[in-house]
Amino acid sequence: MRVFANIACTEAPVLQQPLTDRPQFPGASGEYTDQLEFVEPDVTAGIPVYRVMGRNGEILAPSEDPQFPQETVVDFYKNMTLFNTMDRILYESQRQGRIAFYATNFGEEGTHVGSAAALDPSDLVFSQYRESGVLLYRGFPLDLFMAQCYANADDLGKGRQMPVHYGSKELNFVTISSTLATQIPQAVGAAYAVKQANSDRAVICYFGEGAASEGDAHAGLLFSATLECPIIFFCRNNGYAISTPTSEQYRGDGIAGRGAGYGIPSIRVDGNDVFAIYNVTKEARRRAVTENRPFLIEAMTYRVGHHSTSDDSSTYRSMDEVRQWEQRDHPISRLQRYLTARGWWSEEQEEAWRKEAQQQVMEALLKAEGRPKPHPDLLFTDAYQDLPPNLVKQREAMWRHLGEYKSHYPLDLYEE
Ligand SMILES: Cc1ncc(C[n+]2csc(CCOP(=O)(O)OP(=O)(O)O)c2C)c(N)n1
Ligand SMILES: [Mg+2]
Repeated sequence: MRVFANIACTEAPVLQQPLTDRPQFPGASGEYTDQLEFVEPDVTAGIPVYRVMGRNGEILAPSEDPQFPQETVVDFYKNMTLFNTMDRILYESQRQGRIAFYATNFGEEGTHVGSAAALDPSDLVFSQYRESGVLLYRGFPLDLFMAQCYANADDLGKGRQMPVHYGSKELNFVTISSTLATQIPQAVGAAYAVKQANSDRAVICYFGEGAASEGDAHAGLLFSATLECPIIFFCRNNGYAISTPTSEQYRGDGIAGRGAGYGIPSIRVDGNDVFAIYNVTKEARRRAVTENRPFLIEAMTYRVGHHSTSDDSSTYRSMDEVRQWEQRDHPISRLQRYLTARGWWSEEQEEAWRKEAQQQVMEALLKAEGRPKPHPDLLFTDAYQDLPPNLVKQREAMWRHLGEYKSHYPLDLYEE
Protein backbone atom coordinates (compact mmCIF):
# COMPACT_ATOMS: atom_id res chain seq x y z
CA MET A 1 0.00 0.00 0.00
CA ARG A 2 2.73 2.44 0.98
CA VAL A 3 4.46 1.84 -2.28
CA PHE A 4 1.37 2.75 -4.23
CA ALA A 5 0.91 5.85 -2.08
CA ASN A 6 4.49 6.95 -2.82
CA ILE A 7 4.02 6.59 -6.53
CA ALA A 8 0.82 8.55 -6.43
CA CYS A 9 2.63 11.41 -4.67
CA THR A 10 5.54 11.55 -7.13
CA GLU A 11 5.39 14.50 -9.48
CA ALA A 12 4.95 13.68 -13.14
CA PRO A 13 8.35 13.88 -14.96
CA VAL A 14 8.82 17.04 -16.97
CA LEU A 15 9.76 16.36 -20.58
CA GLN A 16 12.92 18.26 -21.45
CA GLN A 17 12.29 18.36 -25.18
CA PRO A 18 9.39 20.24 -26.75
CA LEU A 19 6.63 17.82 -27.64
CA THR A 20 6.48 17.21 -31.37
CA ASP A 21 4.36 14.64 -33.10
CA ARG A 22 7.30 12.26 -33.44
CA PRO A 23 7.67 9.26 -31.15
CA GLN A 24 9.84 10.17 -28.16
CA PHE A 25 10.46 6.65 -26.86
CA PRO A 26 14.05 5.95 -26.00
CA GLY A 27 15.56 3.17 -28.10
CA ALA A 28 13.88 3.58 -31.48
CA SER A 29 13.78 6.08 -34.29
CA GLY A 30 10.98 6.46 -36.83
CA GLU A 31 7.63 8.12 -37.30
CA TYR A 32 4.12 7.37 -36.05
CA THR A 33 1.94 5.49 -38.46
CA ASP A 34 -1.68 4.44 -38.65
CA GLN A 35 -0.85 1.52 -40.94
CA LEU A 36 -1.14 -1.80 -39.10
CA GLU A 37 1.68 -3.52 -40.92
CA PHE A 38 4.19 -5.99 -39.59
CA VAL A 39 7.67 -5.46 -40.90
CA GLU A 40 8.18 -8.58 -42.99
CA PRO A 41 11.54 -10.33 -42.91
CA ASP A 42 11.89 -9.88 -46.67
CA VAL A 43 12.77 -6.22 -46.12
CA THR A 44 16.39 -7.36 -46.17
CA ALA A 45 15.87 -10.27 -48.55
CA GLY A 46 18.10 -10.84 -51.52
CA ILE A 47 21.28 -9.19 -50.31
CA PRO A 48 23.44 -9.40 -53.45
CA VAL A 49 26.59 -11.51 -53.71
CA TYR A 50 29.61 -9.31 -54.41
CA ARG A 51 32.08 -10.80 -56.87
CA VAL A 52 35.01 -9.72 -59.01
CA MET A 53 35.71 -12.83 -61.08
CA GLY A 54 33.31 -14.93 -63.10
CA ARG A 55 33.33 -18.74 -62.97
CA ASN A 56 35.93 -18.87 -65.71
CA GLY A 57 38.33 -16.62 -63.86
CA GLU A 58 37.47 -13.58 -65.99
CA ILE A 59 37.44 -10.14 -64.32
CA LEU A 60 33.86 -8.90 -64.55
CA ALA A 61 34.26 -5.36 -63.25
CA PRO A 62 37.66 -3.79 -63.99
CA SER A 63 37.07 -1.21 -61.24
CA GLU A 64 37.04 -4.05 -58.69
CA ASP A 65 40.17 -5.79 -59.95
CA PRO A 66 42.71 -5.66 -57.10
CA GLN A 67 45.40 -5.76 -59.86
CA PHE A 68 47.79 -7.98 -58.03
CA PRO A 69 51.15 -8.66 -59.67
CA GLN A 70 51.81 -12.17 -60.98
CA GLU A 71 53.87 -13.24 -57.96
CA THR A 72 51.05 -12.39 -55.53
CA VAL A 73 48.44 -14.35 -57.47
CA VAL A 74 50.83 -17.30 -57.86
CA ASP A 75 51.44 -17.12 -54.11
CA PHE A 76 47.65 -17.24 -53.46
CA TYR A 77 47.38 -20.21 -55.81
CA LYS A 78 50.28 -22.04 -54.18
CA ASN A 79 48.83 -21.50 -50.73
CA MET A 80 45.42 -22.77 -51.80
CA THR A 81 46.80 -25.85 -53.53
CA LEU A 82 49.36 -26.70 -50.85
CA PHE A 83 46.53 -26.47 -48.33
CA ASN A 84 44.34 -28.70 -50.48
CA THR A 85 47.19 -31.24 -50.75
CA MET A 86 47.74 -31.22 -46.99
CA ASP A 87 44.01 -31.83 -46.50
CA ARG A 88 43.98 -34.73 -48.92
CA ILE A 89 46.95 -36.42 -47.30
CA LEU A 90 45.84 -35.90 -43.70
CA TYR A 91 42.35 -37.13 -44.60
CA GLU A 92 43.86 -40.31 -46.04
CA SER A 93 46.14 -40.63 -43.05
CA GLN A 94 43.07 -40.66 -40.78
CA ARG A 95 41.43 -43.27 -43.01
CA GLN A 96 44.52 -45.43 -42.58
CA GLY A 97 44.27 -45.14 -38.80
CA ARG A 98 47.38 -43.00 -38.43
CA ILE A 99 45.61 -40.03 -36.80
CA ALA A 100 42.43 -39.92 -34.73
CA PHE A 101 40.33 -37.38 -36.63
CA TYR A 102 40.42 -34.85 -39.44
CA ALA A 103 38.26 -32.17 -41.06
CA THR A 104 38.99 -31.06 -44.61
CA ASN A 105 38.47 -27.61 -46.09
CA PHE A 106 37.80 -28.64 -49.70
CA GLY A 107 36.05 -25.87 -51.63
CA GLU A 108 36.69 -23.21 -48.99
CA GLU A 109 40.35 -22.48 -49.73
CA GLY A 110 39.52 -19.11 -51.34
CA THR A 111 37.80 -17.76 -48.23
CA HIS A 112 40.87 -18.54 -46.12
CA VAL A 113 43.59 -17.22 -48.39
CA GLY A 114 41.70 -14.14 -49.64
CA SER A 115 40.79 -12.99 -46.15
CA ALA A 116 44.17 -13.81 -44.58
CA ALA A 117 45.95 -11.80 -47.28
CA ALA A 118 43.83 -8.73 -46.50
CA LEU A 119 44.78 -8.63 -42.82
CA ASP A 120 47.75 -7.20 -41.02
CA PRO A 121 49.91 -9.92 -39.40
CA SER A 122 49.33 -8.21 -36.04
CA ASP A 123 45.55 -8.68 -36.33
CA LEU A 124 44.26 -11.26 -33.92
CA VAL A 125 42.51 -14.28 -35.44
CA PHE A 126 39.78 -16.26 -33.68
CA SER A 127 38.68 -19.19 -35.76
CA GLN A 128 36.41 -22.22 -35.84
CA TYR A 129 37.95 -25.52 -37.05
CA ARG A 130 37.65 -24.99 -40.80
CA GLU A 131 39.91 -22.02 -41.42
CA SER A 132 43.40 -23.50 -41.12
CA GLY A 133 44.29 -21.99 -44.51
CA VAL A 134 44.51 -18.67 -42.65
CA LEU A 135 47.16 -20.13 -40.39
CA LEU A 136 49.04 -21.62 -43.34
CA TYR A 137 49.00 -18.24 -45.09
CA ARG A 138 50.40 -16.63 -41.94
CA GLY A 139 53.40 -18.94 -42.12
CA PHE A 140 52.55 -21.81 -39.75
CA PRO A 141 54.94 -24.54 -40.93
CA LEU A 142 53.71 -27.88 -42.25
CA ASP A 143 55.78 -29.52 -39.51
CA LEU A 144 53.62 -27.86 -36.83
CA PHE A 145 50.34 -28.75 -38.58
CA MET A 146 51.53 -32.35 -38.59
CA ALA A 147 52.80 -32.20 -35.00
CA GLN A 148 49.34 -31.06 -33.89
CA CYS A 149 47.44 -33.72 -35.85
CA TYR A 150 49.84 -36.43 -34.71
CA ALA A 151 49.88 -35.05 -31.13
CA ASN A 152 53.63 -35.48 -30.95
CA ALA A 153 56.21 -33.87 -28.69
CA ASP A 154 56.61 -30.87 -31.07
CA ASP A 155 52.93 -29.93 -30.86
CA LEU A 156 52.53 -26.43 -29.39
CA GLY A 157 49.46 -27.76 -27.54
CA LYS A 158 51.51 -30.65 -26.11
CA GLY A 159 49.20 -33.27 -27.57
CA ARG A 160 46.25 -32.29 -25.41
CA GLN A 161 43.78 -31.42 -28.19
CA MET A 162 42.12 -33.46 -30.89
CA PRO A 163 43.51 -32.94 -34.42
CA VAL A 164 42.87 -29.64 -36.30
CA HIS A 165 42.67 -27.60 -33.10
CA TYR A 166 45.69 -25.46 -33.92
CA GLY A 167 46.89 -22.29 -32.22
CA SER A 168 49.92 -20.05 -32.48
CA LYS A 169 50.73 -17.21 -30.13
CA GLU A 170 53.53 -16.09 -32.39
CA LEU A 171 51.18 -15.79 -35.39
CA ASN A 172 48.34 -14.18 -33.40
CA PHE A 173 46.05 -17.14 -34.01
CA VAL A 174 44.05 -18.06 -30.91
CA THR A 175 43.80 -21.79 -30.21
CA ILE A 176 40.64 -23.32 -31.64
CA SER A 177 37.83 -24.57 -29.38
CA SER A 178 35.52 -27.41 -30.44
CA THR A 179 32.51 -25.93 -28.76
CA LEU A 180 30.69 -23.99 -31.43
CA ALA A 181 30.70 -20.17 -31.22
CA THR A 182 32.93 -20.09 -28.13
CA GLN A 183 35.30 -17.85 -30.07
CA ILE A 184 32.68 -15.22 -30.91
CA PRO A 185 32.24 -13.46 -27.53
CA GLN A 186 35.94 -14.06 -26.83
CA ALA A 187 36.86 -12.27 -30.06
CA VAL A 188 34.60 -9.36 -29.19
CA GLY A 189 36.25 -9.05 -25.77
CA ALA A 190 39.64 -9.05 -27.47
CA ALA A 191 38.47 -6.41 -29.96
CA TYR A 192 37.30 -4.24 -27.06
CA ALA A 193 40.75 -4.58 -25.48
CA VAL A 194 42.40 -3.72 -28.81
CA LYS A 195 40.26 -0.60 -29.01
CA GLN A 196 41.17 0.45 -25.47
CA ALA A 197 44.85 0.01 -26.32
CA ASN A 198 44.42 2.23 -29.40
CA SER A 199 46.78 -0.03 -31.28
CA ASP A 200 45.56 0.07 -34.90
CA ARG A 201 44.89 -3.64 -34.75
CA ALA A 202 41.75 -5.44 -35.78
CA VAL A 203 40.29 -8.74 -34.67
CA ILE A 204 38.80 -11.19 -37.14
CA CYS A 205 36.42 -13.87 -35.99
CA TYR A 206 35.62 -16.78 -38.31
CA PHE A 207 32.61 -19.06 -37.87
CA GLY A 208 30.28 -21.25 -39.87
CA GLU A 209 26.66 -20.38 -40.61
CA GLY A 210 25.69 -23.22 -38.28
CA ALA A 211 27.60 -21.69 -35.38
CA ALA A 212 25.69 -18.46 -36.05
CA SER A 213 22.64 -20.21 -34.53
CA GLU A 214 24.32 -20.38 -31.13
CA GLY A 215 23.40 -17.98 -28.34
CA ASP A 216 27.04 -16.95 -28.10
CA ALA A 217 26.86 -15.61 -31.68
CA HIS A 218 23.98 -13.31 -30.73
CA ALA A 219 25.77 -12.14 -27.58
CA GLY A 220 28.97 -11.46 -29.48
CA LEU A 221 27.34 -9.59 -32.35
CA LEU A 222 25.26 -7.44 -30.03
CA PHE A 223 28.14 -6.55 -27.70
CA SER A 224 30.45 -5.72 -30.61
CA ALA A 225 27.91 -3.19 -31.88
CA THR A 226 27.13 -1.55 -28.52
CA LEU A 227 30.79 -1.47 -27.43
CA GLU A 228 31.84 -0.30 -30.92
CA CYS A 229 34.64 -2.79 -31.42
CA PRO A 230 37.07 -3.06 -34.36
CA ILE A 231 36.12 -6.59 -35.36
CA ILE A 232 35.40 -8.39 -38.61
CA PHE A 233 32.92 -11.23 -38.29
CA PHE A 234 33.70 -13.61 -41.12
CA CYS A 235 30.95 -16.17 -41.61
CA ARG A 236 31.62 -19.02 -44.01
CA ASN A 237 28.23 -20.06 -45.26
CA ASN A 238 29.05 -23.44 -46.80
CA GLY A 239 25.50 -24.75 -47.02
CA TYR A 240 25.60 -27.24 -44.15
CA ALA A 241 26.03 -27.62 -40.41
CA ILE A 242 27.04 -31.29 -40.49
CA SER A 243 23.87 -32.81 -42.02
CA THR A 244 21.56 -29.81 -41.55
CA PRO A 245 21.23 -27.81 -44.77
CA THR A 246 20.83 -24.03 -44.61
CA SER A 247 17.20 -24.44 -45.71
CA GLU A 248 16.53 -25.88 -42.23
CA GLN A 249 18.79 -23.52 -40.30
CA TYR A 250 17.12 -20.14 -40.68
CA ARG A 251 14.23 -18.25 -42.24
CA GLY A 252 15.80 -14.83 -42.83
CA ASP A 253 18.20 -13.82 -45.60
CA GLY A 254 21.20 -15.83 -44.48
CA ILE A 255 23.61 -14.44 -41.93
CA ALA A 256 24.26 -11.07 -43.62
CA GLY A 257 20.53 -10.41 -43.29
CA ARG A 258 20.92 -10.32 -39.51
CA GLY A 259 23.52 -7.53 -39.53
CA ALA A 260 21.07 -4.64 -39.85
CA GLY A 261 19.21 -5.81 -36.75
CA TYR A 262 22.40 -5.53 -34.73
CA GLY A 263 23.44 -2.25 -36.37
CA ILE A 264 26.42 -3.91 -38.07
CA PRO A 265 27.36 -3.04 -41.67
CA SER A 266 27.19 -6.33 -43.57
CA ILE A 267 28.02 -7.74 -46.96
CA ARG A 268 27.55 -11.01 -48.82
CA VAL A 269 30.38 -12.19 -51.04
CA ASP A 270 31.21 -15.02 -53.42
CA GLY A 271 33.47 -17.23 -51.32
CA ASN A 272 34.83 -19.01 -54.38
CA ASP A 273 36.27 -15.73 -55.68
CA VAL A 274 39.51 -15.10 -53.84
CA PHE A 275 39.78 -11.51 -55.14
CA ALA A 276 36.27 -10.63 -53.96
CA ILE A 277 37.08 -12.07 -50.53
CA TYR A 278 40.28 -10.05 -50.43
CA ASN A 279 38.49 -6.80 -51.36
CA VAL A 280 35.69 -7.09 -48.81
CA THR A 281 38.00 -8.14 -45.99
CA LYS A 282 40.45 -5.34 -46.78
CA GLU A 283 37.66 -2.74 -46.75
CA ALA A 284 36.03 -4.18 -43.62
CA ARG A 285 39.40 -4.13 -41.86
CA ARG A 286 40.13 -0.55 -42.94
CA ARG A 287 36.78 0.68 -41.71
CA ALA A 288 36.74 -1.44 -38.54
CA VAL A 289 40.01 0.16 -37.42
CA THR A 290 39.33 3.74 -38.51
CA GLU A 291 35.69 3.83 -37.36
CA ASN A 292 35.89 1.44 -34.38
CA ARG A 293 32.93 -0.57 -35.60
CA PRO A 294 32.15 -4.21 -36.24
CA PHE A 295 31.64 -5.49 -39.81
CA LEU A 296 29.96 -8.70 -40.92
CA ILE A 297 31.03 -10.64 -44.01
CA GLU A 298 29.01 -13.62 -45.20
CA ALA A 299 31.10 -15.63 -47.62
CA MET A 300 28.94 -17.96 -49.71
CA THR A 301 30.68 -21.20 -50.51
CA TYR A 302 30.14 -24.96 -50.48
CA ARG A 303 31.55 -27.68 -48.23
CA VAL A 304 32.80 -30.14 -50.82
CA GLY A 305 34.14 -32.69 -48.31
CA HIS A 306 32.35 -34.58 -45.59
CA HIS A 307 31.83 -32.60 -42.39
CA SER A 308 34.70 -34.53 -40.83
CA THR A 309 36.09 -38.05 -40.76
CA SER A 310 33.22 -38.89 -38.38
CA ASP A 311 30.66 -38.09 -41.10
CA ASP A 312 29.42 -39.68 -44.32
CA SER A 313 27.66 -36.93 -46.27
CA SER A 314 26.29 -39.30 -48.91
CA THR A 315 23.53 -40.12 -46.42
CA TYR A 316 22.06 -36.61 -46.58
CA ARG A 317 23.07 -35.04 -49.91
CA SER A 318 23.49 -36.27 -53.43
CA MET A 319 26.91 -36.87 -54.86
CA ASP A 320 25.70 -35.03 -57.97
CA GLU A 321 25.27 -31.88 -55.93
CA VAL A 322 28.82 -32.20 -54.60
CA ARG A 323 30.25 -32.94 -58.02
CA GLN A 324 28.61 -29.83 -59.47
CA TRP A 325 30.40 -27.58 -57.01
CA GLU A 326 33.65 -29.39 -57.35
CA GLN A 327 33.65 -29.25 -61.12
CA ARG A 328 31.74 -26.12 -62.01
CA ASP A 329 32.55 -23.62 -59.31
CA HIS A 330 35.64 -24.28 -57.27
CA PRO A 331 37.88 -21.51 -55.92
CA ILE A 332 41.07 -23.27 -57.00
CA SER A 333 40.08 -23.98 -60.58
CA ARG A 334 38.67 -20.47 -60.90
CA LEU A 335 41.99 -18.94 -59.89
CA GLN A 336 43.87 -21.37 -62.09
CA ARG A 337 41.80 -20.21 -65.08
CA TYR A 338 42.62 -16.62 -64.21
CA LEU A 339 46.33 -17.44 -64.10
CA THR A 340 46.42 -19.46 -67.32
CA ALA A 341 44.43 -16.85 -69.25
CA ARG A 342 47.21 -14.38 -68.43
CA GLY A 343 49.99 -16.78 -69.31
CA TRP A 344 51.13 -16.67 -65.68
CA TRP A 345 50.91 -20.42 -65.07
CA SER A 346 51.55 -23.34 -67.41
CA GLU A 347 50.71 -27.03 -67.38
CA GLU A 348 54.38 -27.81 -66.73
CA GLN A 349 54.43 -25.46 -63.72
CA GLU A 350 51.26 -27.06 -62.46
CA GLU A 351 52.69 -30.54 -62.71
CA ALA A 352 55.99 -29.59 -61.06
CA TRP A 353 54.25 -27.69 -58.27
CA ARG A 354 51.75 -30.48 -57.52
CA LYS A 355 54.68 -32.86 -57.16
CA GLU A 356 56.58 -30.47 -54.93
CA ALA A 357 53.55 -29.77 -52.73
CA GLN A 358 52.93 -33.48 -52.30
CA GLN A 359 56.56 -34.01 -51.39
CA GLN A 360 56.60 -31.16 -48.85
CA VAL A 361 53.51 -32.55 -47.12
CA MET A 362 54.73 -36.14 -47.13
CA GLU A 363 58.11 -35.14 -45.72
CA ALA A 364 56.44 -33.26 -42.86
CA LEU A 365 54.06 -36.15 -42.22
CA LEU A 366 56.77 -38.79 -42.06
CA LYS A 367 58.85 -36.59 -39.80
CA ALA A 368 55.89 -36.11 -37.45
CA GLU A 369 55.24 -39.84 -37.37
CA GLY A 370 58.80 -40.48 -36.31
CA ARG A 371 58.72 -38.08 -33.36
CA PRO A 372 57.92 -39.26 -29.80
CA LYS A 373 54.65 -38.47 -28.04
CA PRO A 374 54.66 -35.77 -25.33
CA HIS A 375 55.58 -36.84 -21.80
CA PRO A 376 52.40 -38.08 -20.04
CA ASP A 377 52.94 -35.63 -17.15
CA LEU A 378 52.24 -32.77 -19.57
CA LEU A 379 48.57 -33.71 -19.31
CA PHE A 380 48.62 -31.94 -15.96
CA THR A 381 50.59 -28.79 -16.76
CA ASP A 382 49.76 -25.22 -17.81
CA ALA A 383 46.28 -24.84 -16.29
CA TYR A 384 47.41 -24.28 -12.69
CA GLN A 385 50.64 -22.80 -11.37
CA ASP A 386 50.45 -25.17 -8.38
CA LEU A 387 48.72 -28.44 -9.11
CA PRO A 388 45.64 -28.78 -6.86
CA PRO A 389 45.52 -31.91 -4.62
CA ASN A 390 42.82 -33.66 -6.70
CA LEU A 391 45.01 -33.44 -9.82
CA VAL A 392 48.09 -34.57 -7.87
CA LYS A 393 46.04 -37.67 -6.95
CA GLN A 394 44.97 -38.19 -10.55
CA ARG A 395 48.56 -37.96 -11.75
CA GLU A 396 49.62 -40.57 -9.19
CA ALA A 397 46.74 -42.81 -10.25
CA MET A 398 47.76 -42.42 -13.90
CA TRP A 399 51.33 -43.58 -13.14
CA ARG A 400 50.10 -46.47 -10.98
CA HIS A 401 47.84 -47.56 -13.83
CA LEU A 402 50.60 -47.23 -16.43
CA GLY A 403 52.92 -49.21 -14.17
CA GLU A 404 50.40 -52.01 -13.65
CA TYR A 405 49.29 -52.28 -17.30
CA LYS A 406 52.44 -51.20 -19.08
CA SER A 407 52.23 -54.03 -21.58
CA HIS A 408 49.07 -52.40 -22.98
CA TYR A 409 50.67 -48.98 -23.55
CA PRO A 410 53.42 -48.13 -26.04
CA LEU A 411 55.30 -46.18 -23.38
CA ASP A 412 58.54 -46.33 -25.34
CA LEU A 413 56.90 -43.96 -27.85
CA TYR A 414 56.56 -41.24 -25.20
CA GLU A 415 59.14 -38.64 -24.31
CA GLU A 416 61.16 -39.52 -21.22
C1 LIG B 1 27.93 -26.17 -28.82
C2 LIG B 1 28.12 -27.24 -29.84
N1 LIG B 1 27.04 -27.89 -30.34
C3 LIG B 1 27.22 -28.86 -31.26
C4 LIG B 1 28.46 -29.20 -31.68
C5 LIG B 1 28.62 -30.31 -32.70
N2 LIG B 1 29.01 -29.72 -34.01
C6 LIG B 1 30.29 -29.67 -34.38
S1 LIG B 1 30.47 -28.92 -35.85
C7 LIG B 1 28.82 -28.67 -36.04
C8 LIG B 1 28.28 -27.97 -37.25
C9 LIG B 1 28.79 -26.58 -37.45
O1 LIG B 1 28.42 -26.09 -38.70
P1 LIG B 1 28.98 -24.73 -39.24
O2 LIG B 1 29.11 -23.74 -38.15
O3 LIG B 1 28.15 -24.34 -40.40
O4 LIG B 1 30.47 -25.06 -39.69
P2 LIG B 1 30.97 -26.03 -40.87
O5 LIG B 1 31.23 -27.36 -40.24
O6 LIG B 1 29.91 -26.08 -41.91
O7 LIG B 1 32.24 -25.44 -41.37
C10 LIG B 1 28.14 -29.18 -34.93
C11 LIG B 1 26.68 -29.14 -34.77
C12 LIG B 1 29.56 -28.50 -31.12
N3 LIG B 1 30.80 -28.75 -31.50
N4 LIG B 1 29.37 -27.53 -30.23
MG1 LIG C 1 28.43 -24.69 -42.40
